[in-house]
Amino acid sequence: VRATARCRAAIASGGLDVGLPERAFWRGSLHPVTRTRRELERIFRDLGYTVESGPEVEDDFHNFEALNLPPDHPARDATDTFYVEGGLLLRTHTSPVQIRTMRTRRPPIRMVCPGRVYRRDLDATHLPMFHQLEALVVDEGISMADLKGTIDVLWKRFFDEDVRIRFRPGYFPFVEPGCEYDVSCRVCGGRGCRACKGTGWLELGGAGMVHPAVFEAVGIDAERYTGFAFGLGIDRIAMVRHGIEDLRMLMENDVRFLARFPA
Ligand code: YSA
Repeated sequence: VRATARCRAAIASGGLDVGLPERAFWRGSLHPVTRTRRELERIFRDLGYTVESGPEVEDDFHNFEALNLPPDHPARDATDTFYVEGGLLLRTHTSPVQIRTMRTRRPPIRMVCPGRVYRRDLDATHLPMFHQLEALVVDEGISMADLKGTIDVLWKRFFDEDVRIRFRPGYFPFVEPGCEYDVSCRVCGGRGCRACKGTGWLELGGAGMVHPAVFEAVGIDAERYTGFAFGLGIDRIAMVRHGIEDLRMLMENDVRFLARFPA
């Protein structure tokens, strides 16, 4: 009552505007996967890479054949890949964009392609629709040292200077030699915890030197040019960055979960 009397007095003297109380204001924010993708793109743009895209409905040639996957490779099974009408499929990785880029542009090439990909997977660390980013560099004199240096710079800029990177031999039909790479666990700093299953390392993706058979499929002279490529899972990186326990939560669009990631 006393406050109301004070307000009346203030209005009478022209010193107070009175209106309805404000409505609660909800500020939206970018989805953690979008934010992670944009951050990665910015790092690559700063390094002089172009950002490319390709179709999500692909053909066998771009998704498998030109990438040196033999006709009987298990990734082609209908239990792994979503097929659509007309012999087409939902791309299972962003690697077909390598092929599209190399068929339409001549070296030097330095590009990344982020985008949605699809696989018949579903559990806490696997989604049926997820996001990958692929990097490809083709020029004269590109070596494994360039690949290692680029991956090192990428993760130091994305996480911090203290992050340690580890390379392990790995097999992908479209690269030779091929490898997988890990970063020291962001949760425990490499001492070993639940997130890294006690190993101190988190696997981030695959990489390698472009296989001569791939150069042949796209008409690039493998005697003159060499190149490296690597791929990573953007949802898994967002998971590591934001401490998300279950990838499926990223796709449920539950506002209570998304509100954990304000802008
Ligand atoms: C390898 C070598 C290269 O020279 C270039 C690219 C690559 C990557 C290759 N094309 C590929 O797809 N490898 S992968 O099957 O291991 O997937 C790469 C990353 O995608 C994984 O490290 C993981 O982070 C993520 N991933 C795979 N399946 C997933 C998934 N993320 C969410 N849900 C799934 N179902």
